[in-house]
Amino acid sequence: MSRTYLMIKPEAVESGKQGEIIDLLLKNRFRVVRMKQFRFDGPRARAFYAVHEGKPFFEGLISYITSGDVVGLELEKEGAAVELLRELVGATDPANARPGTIRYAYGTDLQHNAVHASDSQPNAEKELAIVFGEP
Ligand code: 3AN
Repeated sequence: MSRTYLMIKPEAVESGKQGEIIDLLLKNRFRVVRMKQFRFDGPRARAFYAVHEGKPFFEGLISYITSGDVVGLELEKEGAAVELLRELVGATDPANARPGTIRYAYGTDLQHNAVHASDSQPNAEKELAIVFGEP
């Protein structure tokens, strides 16, 4: 059993897609360990997306992710949870996401791509700590 982090982004929360997205996770045998709806403040958003600091889209990403509520989920799954969730989430740009993926079904564009999923185990641990406030 391993764990990872998924976050439903503001536009998907605003349009009420959280239930359908969580249902898809459950049908793919992810277990919800913790779940929290919250809104990022600036410093926490910058810590969360620190790997993207300095990139041209960074400031836009911060203002977008702080624009409304998100839903953060700690997920557990048999096997490699990080990789299996990335597969279910699909390509960063919904235009390139395959049918059956979350971003194909719920994403709009590169910024409004419905969800964030951790891209490695160390990043999952870091993100879970930021969101759920572990030491
Ligand atoms: P992923 O979310 O698939 O891991 P990353 O880590 O490359 O993708 O990007 C993090 C987030 O930053 C993306 N989910 C997306 O919202 C945003 N992003 C990435 N690249 C761009 C871009 N070129 N323009 C606007 N936003 C971007």
